[in-house]
Amino acid sequence: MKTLYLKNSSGWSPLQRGFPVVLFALPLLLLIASSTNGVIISEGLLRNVSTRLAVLTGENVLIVGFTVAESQPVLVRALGPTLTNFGVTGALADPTISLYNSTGGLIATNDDCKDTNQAAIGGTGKTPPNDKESAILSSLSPGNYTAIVSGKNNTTGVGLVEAYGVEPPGVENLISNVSSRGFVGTESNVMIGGVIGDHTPSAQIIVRALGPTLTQFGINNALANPTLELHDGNGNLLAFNDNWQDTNQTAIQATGFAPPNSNESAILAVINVGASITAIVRGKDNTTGVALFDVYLY
Ligand SMILES: [Ca+2]
Ligand SMILES: [Ca+2]
Repeated sequence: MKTLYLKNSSGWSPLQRGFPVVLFALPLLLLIASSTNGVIISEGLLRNVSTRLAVLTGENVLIVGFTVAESQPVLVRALGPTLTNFGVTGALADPTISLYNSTGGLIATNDDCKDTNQAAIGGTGKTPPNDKESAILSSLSPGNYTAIVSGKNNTTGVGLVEAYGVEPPGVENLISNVSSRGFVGTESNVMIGGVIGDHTPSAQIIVRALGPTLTQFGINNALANPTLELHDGNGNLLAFNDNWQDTNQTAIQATGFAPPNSNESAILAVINVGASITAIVRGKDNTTGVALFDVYLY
């Protein structure tokens, strides 16, 4: 059994069984294989992060975690109907979003983006295109945060969750790692994550897809055997990985972020400023289940 460490405002601490926010905090865990390499990500990396996948109910809701490196406003939003414009069938008709801090405290919740703070959200230029979509603008101090996207009244469908740093002039960026957990289905319901580099001149990242490890945290229908693809901004395939030991095993271990289970996936990549990388998590042979997608600087 791996020891899991949670990075919070007081530094790294081993996750205790029964930790009250384990479900919410799960995506924020840096799943490191040993206690010797508690890599603390001190510099920002990602200008924004996004994840799209089917939003179901119960343990299958879409959860995204991210770390804020510097105090600044952050916009998180959940899109559903807009995805229809991009050929997604079965989009979530009416998303809701809730934002939590690292101790599981609710910071804010939003159903429809024009319910609250409409002018300030508009000022970011990121108001969701559809009024049923959700947005929270909040000034966040350094730490770990979790956003949970659900369908209103337990409805389901494909949703997209995004987190943006709203950068005051002269301030470098904010989000230094991201992870997303949700149900991985097939076809348009595979998990899709996006990252945009904001690091000079480029950053080395490790992108992972975890499945079996989640069973240790009470997830019953974890994805047994994930695969991971990375695509560039033009949709070209950059890399594919089924099981992380297939390729670059030594280098992956050296990052301290080797997936705990041999069926899980990891890819090392370099992301340049302004470049985008899209990650697609699938179940091998079209299997389905709950997976965790995450990205770390190393
Ligand atoms: Ca809504
Ligand atoms: Ca695999």
